[in-house]
Amino acid sequence: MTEYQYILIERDERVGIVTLNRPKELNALNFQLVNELADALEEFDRDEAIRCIVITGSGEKAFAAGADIKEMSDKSPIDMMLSAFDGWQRIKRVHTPLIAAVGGYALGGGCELAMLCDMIIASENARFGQPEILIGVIPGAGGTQRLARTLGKYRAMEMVLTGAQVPAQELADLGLVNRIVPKGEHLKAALELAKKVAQQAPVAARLAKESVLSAFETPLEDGLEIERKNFFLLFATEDMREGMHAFIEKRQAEFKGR
Ligand code: CO8
Repeated sequence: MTEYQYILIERDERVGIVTLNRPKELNALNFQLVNELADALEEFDRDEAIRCIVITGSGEKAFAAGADIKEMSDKSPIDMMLSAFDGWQRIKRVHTPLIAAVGGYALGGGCELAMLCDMIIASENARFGQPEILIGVIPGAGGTQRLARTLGKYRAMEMVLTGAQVPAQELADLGLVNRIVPKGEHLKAALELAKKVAQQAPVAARLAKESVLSAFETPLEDGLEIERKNFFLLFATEDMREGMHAFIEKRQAEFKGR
């Protein structure tokens, strides 16, 4: 395993865990951290033993308080384009299902990172927000788009135009957070969910993720076509035969990822 400076890597059965590890800076996402995160996620993505990945923050206060403002404050557009965006694009391309385990602040790039994940589990003290407007910019890693597509125009506008922090419970009611758990239990709950996902046939999980995500990126007809083709493709897998035979024989399926 590669050595990293700003993240920690663990495995729990078939689940990979990445912890953003700059607790004194509230896990602010400097360029190196984002690139390390992308490297680690790609490494897990290539590892057939890993079937779901949880991303969390170290310390009690934050998942991540956003991009590192101190690092960004004197950057040019070209600096930002060259050093900041590649990592985010690589994270978006990860095929393995991703779960964000959020305790405390998920602000700016932290909120965007949580939304880049496929599911979000949050502690009751978690707060989400896009405060970029308060420092003279706007979200740059998907915040305006993913909030608008999940919450609708009006709540997204309010968050992006005021920079307000929104309690996790409110966002759970609006569909942005899967589950709220007692303070400090977010990682445990995310791991429970991740282990359920990790039990599924891996190729089916990968194509399920791709199909759901296509709902955000394509018109309905194209999304339906992607789903249908992925459905047909799964009939080429051994795991599909195993899953259906196991059902008929009333036994637990043993999926191999083939
Ligand atoms: N960047 C750098 N340092 C930070 C950040 C940050 N985003 N957030 C907190 N820190 C540091 C503080 O400077 C402080 O350091 P020090 O002890 O050296 O002064 C330490 O972390 C602790 O923070 P606070 O003392 O401020 O803690 P509080 O509990 O008083 O406040 C808050 C917590 C409310 C989270 C507060 O720290 C805050 O408002 N942070 C900034 C939040 C923010 O504006 N985030 C958005 C940043 S912009 C962004 O994310 C754009 C994303 C674009 C992504 C695409 C890039 C290509």
